[in-house]
Amino acid sequence: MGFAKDQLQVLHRLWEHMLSHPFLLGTRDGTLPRETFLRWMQQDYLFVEAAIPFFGVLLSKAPPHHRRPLSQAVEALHKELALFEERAEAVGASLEGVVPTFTCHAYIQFLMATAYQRSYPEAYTVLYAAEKAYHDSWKVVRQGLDPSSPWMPFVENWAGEAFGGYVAYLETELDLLAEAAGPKERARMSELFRLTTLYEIAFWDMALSGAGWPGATDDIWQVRSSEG
Ligand code: MP5
Repeated sequence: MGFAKDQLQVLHRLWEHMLSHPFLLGTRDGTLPRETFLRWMQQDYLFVEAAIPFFGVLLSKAPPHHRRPLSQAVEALHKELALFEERAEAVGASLEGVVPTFTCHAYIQFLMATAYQRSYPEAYTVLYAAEKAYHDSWKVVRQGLDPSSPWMPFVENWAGEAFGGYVAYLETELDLLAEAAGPKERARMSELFRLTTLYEIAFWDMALSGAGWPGATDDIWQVRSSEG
């Protein structure tokens, strides 16, 4: 078995916990309040924006044969941002002036820290785990979401065939990177896989609960300077 499948097996309880998150089931069943979904949209828009520099740092460390696929993924992220903007407009919501919650901020810092400080195979593990998490999560939503739901384009984006093909490609490449890595590096990759899964769960949880910043009320943490 390759590294990726092996990790998914080791983490299966955590992974299943993620896939049965009330945010996903509520979106699928149409019972999730609209404000809750909008909160996810606003925070994930910030996450996708931040994923672009994450890919930029990955690119600087990537072997030449990974450069084109990573560049294409950056292009896909720009399309994704446009999808968020289009959906926000369609439902009369705004993505402007949103401040990251603690969880969103922490996850973005984690992405950037791994990209800058860790080896390419380690950072690639985070990339794979995050993309695989979204593919699997949105496949859960697809099983039962009303086809006329305004959230359907998100399902099509991450649960669709094109994204599935991209995740399968990442898996093959991750397995090769892990094969070439020594046991210590593989152990670090494994730990990053676990941490990324935990961040994914935390992100759904933040969207569902509306948790902002520990110790600060919404009226305080959401205010930022107009120059920010
Ligand atoms: C992804 C995402 C998928 N948009 N948000 C989170 C919290 N995790 C994973 O990444 P991408 O780059 O949008 O495909």
